Amino acid sequence: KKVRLIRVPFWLGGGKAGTDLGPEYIVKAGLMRKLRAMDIEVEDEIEVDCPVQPLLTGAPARIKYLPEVLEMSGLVGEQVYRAAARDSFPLILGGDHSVAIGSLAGLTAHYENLGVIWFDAHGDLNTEETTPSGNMHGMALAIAIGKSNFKLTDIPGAGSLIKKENIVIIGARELDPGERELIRSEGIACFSMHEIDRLGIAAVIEKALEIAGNGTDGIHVSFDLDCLDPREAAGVGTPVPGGLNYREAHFALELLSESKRVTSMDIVEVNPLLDYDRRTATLAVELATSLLGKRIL
Ligand code: DIR
Ligand code: MN
Ligand code: MN
Ligand code: MN
Repeated sequence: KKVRLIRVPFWLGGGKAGTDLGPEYIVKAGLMRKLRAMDIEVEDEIEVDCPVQPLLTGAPARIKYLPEVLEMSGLVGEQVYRAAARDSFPLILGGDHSVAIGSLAGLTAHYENLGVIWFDAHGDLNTEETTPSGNMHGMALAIAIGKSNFKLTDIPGAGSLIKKENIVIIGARELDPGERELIRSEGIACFSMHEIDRLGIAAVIEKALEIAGNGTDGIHVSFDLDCLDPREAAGVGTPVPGGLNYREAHFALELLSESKRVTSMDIVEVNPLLDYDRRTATLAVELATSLLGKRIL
């Protein structure tokens, strides 16, 4: 198996500095060594040259750093497309979750119908109208399915929008009113912590694969570390209590690996500046290896 590592040191979509250090810390936590030990060939390692915080001129925009997110997404999309086109597994290291907009732009250029499994404490389904923060990481999925004014297809090189029928949110426990409304009105599959408690993570993953795999030629896993409980992953910008525990997260990714359907992955929202017990980047490495086929026996 070949992997193309794409580092995206970007924080402007999350509104909190620190996630730009995510890729560096994840690599420092031993990602390359662990992948090589699994006989995975890391074809190459690319760092996207991300736009930085612009000087403030005039009143701040309500939607923060839209031009920068647009530029970053185009650059990320180019690299992700290149990897997918040569049948290398794109592993994208964020960065805040707006990085996924770039991943999806690149992936939709290669895959005709892409399924998306979105691990997150949040819905990331806000629009320009409903966002309480103006941070674009909270809008990434709405952008992907075309429910916001700014759409995935506005990114140069992107393919088509993601079909709402092929997306699944797993681990949600903090939804804004507009997100809850959109989930209801669009019938978006959302397995909140309540459903995970009720059904168990194995059944949830089985259903997620049916939804994201139905008529699709690829499945992207977008993994926001804040889907985990803050006791496991403290180093994230917007921690919410009551998340996935260590084994649930690993088991979920092991099951996805066993399905052999997953074709790409983002690991986002690792913020080393907030990671007081210094475990989050290490956890991110371990979770990536589970998705890429690491087995206990
Ligand atoms: C919140 C936070 N719903 C927002 N979203 C986050 O700003 O739209 N998503 N942190 O991962
Ligand atoms: Mn291909
Ligand atoms: Mn997110
Ligand atoms: Mn989140």
